[in-house]
Amino acid sequence: MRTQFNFTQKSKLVAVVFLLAFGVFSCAKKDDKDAKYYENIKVEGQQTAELTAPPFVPKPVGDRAAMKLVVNMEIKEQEGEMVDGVKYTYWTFGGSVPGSFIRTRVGDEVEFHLKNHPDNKMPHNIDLHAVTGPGGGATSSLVAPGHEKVFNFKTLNPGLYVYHCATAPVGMHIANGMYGLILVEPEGGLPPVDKEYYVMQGDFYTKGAYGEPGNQPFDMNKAIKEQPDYVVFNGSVGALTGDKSLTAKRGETVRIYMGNGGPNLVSSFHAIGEIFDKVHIEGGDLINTNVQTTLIPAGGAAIVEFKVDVPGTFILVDHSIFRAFNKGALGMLKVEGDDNKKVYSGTIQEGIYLPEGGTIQNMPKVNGTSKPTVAKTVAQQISSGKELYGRTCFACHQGEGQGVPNAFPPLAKSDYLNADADRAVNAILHGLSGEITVNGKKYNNVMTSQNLTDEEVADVITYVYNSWGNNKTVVSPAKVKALRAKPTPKVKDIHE
Ligand code: HEC
Ligand SMILES: [Cu+2]
Repeated sequence: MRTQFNFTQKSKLVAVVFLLAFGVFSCAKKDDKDAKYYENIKVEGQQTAELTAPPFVPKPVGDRAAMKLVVNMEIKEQEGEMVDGVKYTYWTFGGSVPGSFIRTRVGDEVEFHLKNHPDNKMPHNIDLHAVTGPGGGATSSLVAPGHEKVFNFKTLNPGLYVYHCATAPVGMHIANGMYGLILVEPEGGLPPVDKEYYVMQGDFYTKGAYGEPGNQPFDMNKAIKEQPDYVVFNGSVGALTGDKSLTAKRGETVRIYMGNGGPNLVSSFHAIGEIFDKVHIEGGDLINTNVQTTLIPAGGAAIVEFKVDVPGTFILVDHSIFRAFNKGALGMLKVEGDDNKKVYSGTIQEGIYLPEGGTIQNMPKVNGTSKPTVAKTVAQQISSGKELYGRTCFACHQGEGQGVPNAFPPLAKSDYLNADADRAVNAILHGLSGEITVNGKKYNNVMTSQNLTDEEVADVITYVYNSWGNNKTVVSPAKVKALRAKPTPKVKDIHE
């Protein structure tokens, strides 16, 4: 009969049953190492935990056994700078925002010493999301200025966890910077990588608007309305740009322990020009691969990993993009090394697209001119430049060249512009990033290279020079062509 098993079918079935049983057995074995297993794991030896300020992290745990780890965390209320000229009184764990990074392994017994510096004005406590227990430690750790509280906990679940102050008003303590990350590594440690960094997003609420100078107090109303003036990485605007950028070399693997202190906003974390090869979603065991943007909840974290295959400056942002370019949620990863044309070529050629079915003419980018042109008069240059300005530059530098305070520098009566025409042309050709000073005000933002022909660059910059009280310089297409032929100035090295 067709339904009867012959011998080989039977033995196949036996094999399947055996494999299933084995699978269940091996899963059960793995399941042994759950919270219960780590609760009972013996600790060997004792150590004082290494704590680090962002963007750095302590040494990996490697394959060490579970141990007793003493954490000495000091709370300090201290003045810092939110952005140039804007002072803010931060409340900190360990003197930095985010607070000191704590690195443990699963099964460790942590003896936590929370010390409230005598110069502080407020009581504080700590809620560690890695803790199994009431308030994550908060109920045992409320500490007045000049006092110390000690409590113990055992790390039962591996993962990346947020800690924060939970003293009323909780939102205010968090909004002032009282958050950080604690990593609980799995047995044997996380796989080794070349570079590890610590970044945390936070939203800040000040009496004055973005950039209003002086010491800015916390604004409870804006916090309740969830309307931050600043959204930043690592506590202030520019904490991860310019000299303070993260660094790596081409070919290295980078791991970022990325947290979000909130108090209110969730972060759409993204690295412009990179793809996260791996993301430990929400800091847990689940690993997603090939991710463009990962969501970091308020009071949550993720571990992102990627290999940097090409050199350049990669911009880290909250992809809720006004936060990045107008409120500070922007950092940089600078990757050094030789070009890798196989992975990224830069613009090789640019075509003229004729929709009516005309032939496609190609022109090399370096050439920069689309067709032979009759020399224009200055008035003609200014009039085409004006039209072009309205299509390209206007969005950032504004209609009258007045710029946007703290974000986009003015072109009207700009001393930076008027001092050096070559530099201005180079900014349009190659982009501009890093700190510059325009009319006494500092800007540290990114202007991408504008993809324009020599003639267009000449026209638009001539228009700018002949408007709004500028010095009436006239720039010819030939001049732009000559500048384009020179190598890209090194400091303006943003990836084009
Ligand atoms: C996407 C926004 C954006 C666009 C579009 C843009 N810029 Fe800029 N521009 C900036 C930023 C940001 C800076 C400052 C960069 C820094 O901080 O290093 C800047 C700086 C400059 C500077 C030097 C500083 C100054 O104020 O004199 C010049 C000149 C300039 N841009 C001209 C132009 C022209 C001309 C165009 C149009 C062809 C243009 N930009 C388009 C954002 C932009
Ligand atoms: Cu507090």
